[in-house]
Amino acid sequence: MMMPSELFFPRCLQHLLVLLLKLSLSCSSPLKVTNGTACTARGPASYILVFTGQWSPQMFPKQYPLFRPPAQWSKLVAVTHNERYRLWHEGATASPGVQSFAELGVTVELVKGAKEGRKKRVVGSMYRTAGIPSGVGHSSTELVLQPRNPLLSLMVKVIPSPDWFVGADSLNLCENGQWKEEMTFDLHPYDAGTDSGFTFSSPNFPSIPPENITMITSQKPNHPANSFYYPRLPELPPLATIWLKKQPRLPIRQHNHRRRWTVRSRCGRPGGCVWGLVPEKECATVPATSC
Ligand SMILES: [Ca+2]
Repeated sequence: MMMPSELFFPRCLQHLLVLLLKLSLSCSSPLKVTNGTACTARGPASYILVFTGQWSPQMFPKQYPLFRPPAQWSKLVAVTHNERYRLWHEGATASPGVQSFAELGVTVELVKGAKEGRKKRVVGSMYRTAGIPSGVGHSSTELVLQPRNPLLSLMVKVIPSPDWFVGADSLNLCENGQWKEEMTFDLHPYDAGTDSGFTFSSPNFPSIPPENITMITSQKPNHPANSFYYPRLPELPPLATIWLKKQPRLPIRQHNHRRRWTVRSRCGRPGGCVWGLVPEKECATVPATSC
């Protein structure tokens, strides 16, 4: 038979264990949220995103597509999300959505994937812009980012090409609890790994099995037939850039707000033109000079 004092300690220990367990459970929830990409900003942020194609025959003379079709850009697809979603990732195989977009410029599967991500609360929103009918030009859209989805990924297909695109993977627009004010990001070509064509106008040539998504450089693929093979260049110049600028206020109604802005060139500087966002009411007075 156990003495009362012997019974007392085990019970105490039991209470202590229960208490420790409760404490660890109550602490575990906030820890799950506070990971590497959690954003502690107090509210959402609105950004203007401007995509600028810099695919010119002067910068990329080799096999520059002039006809059927001439060099151009597909619509831009952008997704806001958290760290549990990836639109695309270098070194991984392409999802069906990335494959159909990189090969054909079709967004159906990408939209489906983003909708599924939204149901799982890993995607915030998806945005699209119109395509650009030339290698040099602009497209723009407005984005709203929520603290729970502070990452931005995007893709634009290089047209014509077998399965090439430019894009950004998981850009974090929130740092130290603050939304970034402005960001410029150079875009380089990537190969989706699903079509083995070497040149802009290669016929359909499926990669079986599919390869991983890789960056195309001036040296890789290491073959003279490749359209971006410039062995004398240490690296390719940027094929495009994106510029993100935080807006002072959130749009009251996004549809109306989008109409208020247009991308135009502001000229008159000694160094040349500066592209920027011009309120529509000023457009009548700003010359639409091409840079
Ligand atoms: Ca390929």
